Amino acid sequence: MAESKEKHESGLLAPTSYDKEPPRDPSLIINSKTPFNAEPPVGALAQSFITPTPHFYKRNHGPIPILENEEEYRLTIDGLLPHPIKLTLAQLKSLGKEVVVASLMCAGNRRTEMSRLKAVRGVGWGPAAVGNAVWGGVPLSRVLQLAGVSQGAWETHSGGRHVEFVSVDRCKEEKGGPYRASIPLHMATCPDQEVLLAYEMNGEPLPRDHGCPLRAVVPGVIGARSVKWLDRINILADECQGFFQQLDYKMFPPWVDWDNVNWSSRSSIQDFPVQLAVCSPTSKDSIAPGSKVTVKGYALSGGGRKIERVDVSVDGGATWAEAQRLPQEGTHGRWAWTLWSLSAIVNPPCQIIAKCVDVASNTQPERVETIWNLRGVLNNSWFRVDIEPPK
Ligand code: MTE
Ligand code: MO
Repeated sequence: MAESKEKHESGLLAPTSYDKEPPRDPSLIINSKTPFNAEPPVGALAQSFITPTPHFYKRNHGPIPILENEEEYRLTIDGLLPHPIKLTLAQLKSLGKEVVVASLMCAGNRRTEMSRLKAVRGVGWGPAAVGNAVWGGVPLSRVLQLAGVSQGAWETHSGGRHVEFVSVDRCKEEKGGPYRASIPLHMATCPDQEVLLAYEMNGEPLPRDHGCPLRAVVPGVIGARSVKWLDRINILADECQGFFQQLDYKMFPPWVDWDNVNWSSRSSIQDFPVQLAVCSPTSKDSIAPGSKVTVKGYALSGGGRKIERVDVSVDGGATWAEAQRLPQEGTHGRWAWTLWSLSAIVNPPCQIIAKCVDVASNTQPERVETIWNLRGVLNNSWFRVDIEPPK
């Protein structure tokens, strides 16, 4: 097939095939090859507060766009504005760089665990569809101010004026059209929300897999709203009408299934809930009874809420101890995850359980059964690891 590489107004090309994908780290666990969806081995995650870019999960819905010439790049801002504006990358950079340490997490993180209970639709993910990076870019609030959008009055969670991010990648869910999503205008215009138009990740120019040359980074919100390869930003009277905002990334109760789902009955997910995983040991590690182990993992919550407490049990929930939360390096910590650890004597066969509480006292559900949903999103049930003794 002749590759049609339609060039968009932004200067980005959107390939129709997967033969121009960037190189990737061989240690990644591939959940889907085309589009490329992969996560690191979970053990790697708790090793560093900042997730190295090669190990950062990659979540795509189509072939990776290409920017051949950085000078050709233009971001268009349009919609409910006095007049649309276009900005080059140099103009965006001249507005002043801010750095935000923020975790991104896919709403499908830990989907595979949920699908073991009852099948769900969606790419299977282990517990590593999450990472913590240093994002460098220009605050969206500043760019919107330049475009004549003043700080938003209060708008509702899903209704009310929204700021839509539109990409160029070809997604089958959008019938070959681009990925798009929106966030409420108040979130986009509030400097404290620290929404960035990022052109750097971990001190380097944004790599192709993560949105080169420019992406939205919406801290505390599910990854789906942090649109990569930005082509345009639209100010809308209501939220984005795209597939990923209206027919996906919504939370249904366990009794709703594909035969009775009414997508318009629920809000689109923005903030993610309190979440945690044990990164080591894993169920692949056999451990002799009486061994001292260090149980390690990550914990995070949405909306800028920090983690207040992490509880760990190494005897299936009979007894609990509080894990130590590791200091968060170089950040005020609102948007970054918390790594934690606890040393304990384990007596396999046993189940390690971990759960956490955020500063608003939000807790995790004990059982995945209570939150099963047809798309397998937001599985934040207590994290359980079955440990066996050596054979
Ligand atoms: N943006 C575009 N243009 N296309 C996409 O497929 N996937 C979204 C979001 N932004 C996506 C996108 C989803 S679902 C997630 S979880 C994050 O990007 C993943 O970001 P990452 O690949 O940098 O980890
Ligand atoms: Mo996602």
